[in-house]
Amino acid sequence: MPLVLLAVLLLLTACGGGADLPQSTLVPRSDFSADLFGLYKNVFWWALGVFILVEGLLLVAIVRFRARPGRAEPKPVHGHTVLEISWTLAPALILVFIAVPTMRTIFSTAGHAPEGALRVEVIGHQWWWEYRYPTLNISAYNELHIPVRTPIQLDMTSADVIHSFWVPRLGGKRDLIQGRTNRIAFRADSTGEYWGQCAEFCGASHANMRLRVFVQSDSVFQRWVDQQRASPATPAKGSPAEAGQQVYRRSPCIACHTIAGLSQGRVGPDLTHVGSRFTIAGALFPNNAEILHRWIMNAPAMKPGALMTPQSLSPQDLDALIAYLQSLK
Ligand code: HEC
Ligand SMILES: [Cu+2]
Repeated sequence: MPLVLLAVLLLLTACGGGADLPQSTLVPRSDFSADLFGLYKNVFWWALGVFILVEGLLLVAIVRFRARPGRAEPKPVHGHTVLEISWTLAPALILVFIAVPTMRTIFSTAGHAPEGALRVEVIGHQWWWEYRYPTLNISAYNELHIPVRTPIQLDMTSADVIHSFWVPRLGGKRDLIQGRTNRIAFRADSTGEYWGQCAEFCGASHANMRLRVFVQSDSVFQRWVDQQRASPATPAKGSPAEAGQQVYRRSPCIACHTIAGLSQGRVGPDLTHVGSRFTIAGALFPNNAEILHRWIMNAPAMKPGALMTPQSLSPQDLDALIAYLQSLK
């Protein structure tokens, strides 16, 4: 049985690859997460050394000094000055060897980005993420897009309760607190899609407050920025999307959502470019017609506590509305 357990353990730890462990801190892809991983390995080797030494001595003591018939009482070591000084000093030294790199890592990951970093304001909401790019004049929701090998500075706060931003492969977690700004700075070193989630209990759908980070080459990132900056195409006359736009205009959606030029709601994510997202609702569901159907009819049934009220629309209106949302690239 222990052998089977060991085999399973080895198997589990062997597949430290990428896509199958999207939230592993052991596959770092930024300077921030590499610093953390380096410290982790450092402490791990010290702990392993201590473990082998202590358990080794324990085994020696058990075997060599066990009680045998006719054996004299062992001599106590109490008052052995050299022994006592050395087993006080050795752990103190080990703690220094752990403390110095720990302090260094705390300072190097404190969130100070170099001059010229791309600044993104991150705002946590129950239960979705808002990202504003003040220098680019765009914003994004749940899915953060950043250019690869560029220093990034995240200035983070909350619109309501405390949340915590955590994308394990890109760095450590940090709290988002209303009325305060906490910072994370990092440079992602490879393109790809990274998963994260809220790491501070924030209510009914805390576990459903996921996020994605798309680390992109400069040209792909620039194309995305241009797309987010442009206003989506006006639906063609007589198209389902145009009918859907009319449905949107006269539905309660406008009280909670923004679509540039149509409505200015701030309760839920901005929908101006909702059709360009891969996921919705805290990166929880793929963004497709079937999901949008169910979501609009009854969001809290899909995501407990979701602050979007169930909507009642005729099937025709709903189909048109979804065609419109999907056209908002
Ligand atoms: C009472 C306010 C409210 C109303 C009314 C409302 N919504 Fe929402 N909506 C929200 C909130 C809040 C969220 C975010 C929920 C979450 O992810 O936890 C949301 C999320 C969404 C999303 C997902 C967006 C994303 O990128 O994650 C879509 C799409 C959406 N709403 C469409 C609509 C449509 C269409 C209507 C009208 C038929 C509507 N909503 C009416 C509050 C509202
Ligand atoms: Cu949260």
